[in-house]
Amino acid sequence: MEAQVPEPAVDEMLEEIEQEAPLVGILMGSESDREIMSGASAELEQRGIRCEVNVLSAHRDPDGVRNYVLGAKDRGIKVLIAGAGKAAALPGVVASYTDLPVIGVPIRTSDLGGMDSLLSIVQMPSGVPVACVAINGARNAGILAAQILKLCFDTGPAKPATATE
Ligand code: AIR
Repeated sequence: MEAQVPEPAVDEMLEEIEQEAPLVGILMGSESDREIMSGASAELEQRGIRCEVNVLSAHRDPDGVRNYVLGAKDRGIKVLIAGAGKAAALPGVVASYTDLPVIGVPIRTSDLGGMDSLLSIVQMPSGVPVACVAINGARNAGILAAQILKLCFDTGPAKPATATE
């Protein structure tokens, strides 16, 4: 005979899952972007907004990027932040797989000072938008994500923030 789970227990379980699910997905093209991109997670954590952080390269692991983005919405992610340097395809590729808002962070580079990253991210074709912040502007990406989330919820999430990987 199938075990019956009392309804309140199910409700509690669902509530728990919902409360722990991250709302913002932060991606970056390389481990070398992590320090700069921590500006975004720090800003979100300070505001009590749950986020998750993953390193996924549009060029080195395109399938990984695709799989992550296609599953993001169903897992409760509301906004995506993607940082990359050089031929910074990541934010644009992310935006091509989802209708969630995507914020791109151009990472400063040693050869071209980040102009390469900036132009790669900001010059998206019509119909596939990416909101682009300044070179190394990860903090602003976090603030912008928080502002977008504020439109989704009457009040900010009550639970203290956690960044998960
Ligand atoms: N990158 C990684 N895959 C595609 C691109 N454009 C970017 C990373 C990083 C830069 O290349 O986002 O900013 C250098 O990466 P690495 O791993 O060589 O340090």
